[in-house]
Amino acid sequence: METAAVYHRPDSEMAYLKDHDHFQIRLKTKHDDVVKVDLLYGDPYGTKVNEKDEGNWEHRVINMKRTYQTKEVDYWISEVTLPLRRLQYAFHIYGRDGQEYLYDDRRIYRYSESGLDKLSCFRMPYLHECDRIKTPEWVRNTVWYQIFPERFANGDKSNDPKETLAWGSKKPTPENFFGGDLQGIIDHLDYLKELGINGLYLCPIFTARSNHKYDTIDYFNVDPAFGDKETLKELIDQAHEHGMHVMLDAVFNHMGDFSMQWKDVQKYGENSRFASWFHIHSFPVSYEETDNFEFAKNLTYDVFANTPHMPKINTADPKAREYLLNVATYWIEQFDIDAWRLDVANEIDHEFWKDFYARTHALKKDFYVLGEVWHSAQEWVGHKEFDAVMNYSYTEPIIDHFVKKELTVSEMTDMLQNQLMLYRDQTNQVMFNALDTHDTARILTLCHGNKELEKQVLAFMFTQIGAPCIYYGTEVGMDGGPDPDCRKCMVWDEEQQDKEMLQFVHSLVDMRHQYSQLWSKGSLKFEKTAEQSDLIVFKREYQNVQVVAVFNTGTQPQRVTVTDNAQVISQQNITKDGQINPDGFLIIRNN
Ligand code: ARE
Ligand code: CA
Repeated sequence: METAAVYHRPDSEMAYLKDHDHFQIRLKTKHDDVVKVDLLYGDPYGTKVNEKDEGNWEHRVINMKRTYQTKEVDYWISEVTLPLRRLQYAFHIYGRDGQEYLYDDRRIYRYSESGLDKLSCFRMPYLHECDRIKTPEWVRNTVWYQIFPERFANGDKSNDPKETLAWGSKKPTPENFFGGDLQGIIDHLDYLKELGINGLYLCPIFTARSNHKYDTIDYFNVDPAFGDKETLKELIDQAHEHGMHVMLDAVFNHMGDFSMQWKDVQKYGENSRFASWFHIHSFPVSYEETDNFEFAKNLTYDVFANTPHMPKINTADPKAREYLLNVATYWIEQFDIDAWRLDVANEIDHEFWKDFYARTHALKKDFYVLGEVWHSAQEWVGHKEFDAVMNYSYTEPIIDHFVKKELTVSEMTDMLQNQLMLYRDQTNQVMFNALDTHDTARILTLCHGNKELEKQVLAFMFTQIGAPCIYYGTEVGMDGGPDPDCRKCMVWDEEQQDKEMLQFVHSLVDMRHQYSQLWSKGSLKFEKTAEQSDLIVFKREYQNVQVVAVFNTGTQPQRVTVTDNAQVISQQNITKDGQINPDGFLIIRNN
């Protein structure tokens, strides 16, 4: 047995309080190297749980379940209840080679060496409920809709910027405007309610020069092209009345170069009271404006990516930090927002986010903090900084298999299982799953216009752990290449809308709501299928409901047998005699 491949880390996503009473323990071993794992656990002080407790006070034995298997590793999981809220534990591992090992806090060694006498158990000294990672329950039942406000709907022409173009009349560019605003969103809340949406994610709405508003000028005001505070208040109140939560976009990694803070730094240099708010290398701050601004030279300060328009904020500066934290709490206290999406969240310091998380949750216990992180994010979600992240690390492998055909079925399912094992269950359950956003090409374009494929991959995402998000316009068949082409004006002309797609997305959202506990909290088991079959089969199970899903991502029809008491929840490209054609899927309820 490959003892070097055996891995456990206490007080992490591998040993944690899942809810008030259930403690989950995970062990990682080399694939197929281990045939059985017993978890040995007990009270560190040998206290009997109660007089009737005839159990062995040093440890009880529970057989761990091999829950996930990938080409390289197996994940063993068990859950225990701990009346005394403390725990010592170790693993008794049975190798395929017939060898038995004990794995404890100090070493892994042959069971035959000294049996249980020399155990130095892993310890969880005391499980404080206040330490437990908690995530907002409402997010588990949310289907999100992401809106790029400049392009969703123009509800008020009086606030249109002067160079506003006729709606949908031109291709979007980084510079042009079409007049979208908050009133336009208010006007379509019924439409979104009808679609089944119960979570709105708005890209930035505060005063800024650009059409995307990620170059903030004033964090305490709604951009005049989008409306005013009264309109925002009405939007949020009406959204709440429509059963929707509202998430705004916090851009704290940088601010716009037309902000008064940056203007002051340009004017007064190191004497500016804002000089320490930014990462400035030398004064005077300057950038040589090229004719198109794209390639600024001799930058004397840090910027976001390659644009000098967005000087990076020094969030470790006490005044800058206090200012931004006041922004965060202001929009909760005054406008009752329910969540913040955090722009470029991974490039801001952890101390800032710990403070941010504490202050927002002090105002709303079930506030949702979503970090924009395109890679693994254990540090942030495991330490009360974010509740979850935009789950690109989970959805990109889905696209890489279903759409780009760059991953095999097992390569994709391996990546998905590995992702799930990076986080606690309660974190996975509130991840933000989107196949496309304002930063990526639209899923229909990635599918090269193949709507059957688009519907198949959407259906797959809607059956996963994590809250799904529809990027505006997907439901009416919109396409679009990478930014800025993915930000076209929403299609409201019913003649231009794909009604069949609208019906399909509506049915997906309904399916998600109908079984929301199963999709978000249910177990997930990928069945082994023949590698070349390109058939994905998995089970979701929650309490006594079991759903089986089959997706054919190959080029040949596949036959599946369905038990006769199965109830079809959703299907596509299924023939009468039970064949699943390419781009087809079948989602059934077994009991
Ligand atoms: C646009 C063009 C750029 C061009 C720039 C010129 O896309 O190619 O150079 O204009 O001004 C906002 C606007 C963008 C704008 C950008 C810069 O929405 O239209 O760019 O400002 O002006 C990385 C970051 C991630 C970031 C993306 C864009 O990690 O945080 O890049 N996403 C957020 C927002 C954006 C926003 C900003 C940040 C800036 O969601 O909308 O851009 O506030 C890989 C990497 C990721 C990388 C990702 C996308 O997956 O792992 O780290 O994300 O690709 O590039
Ligand atoms: Ca307008």
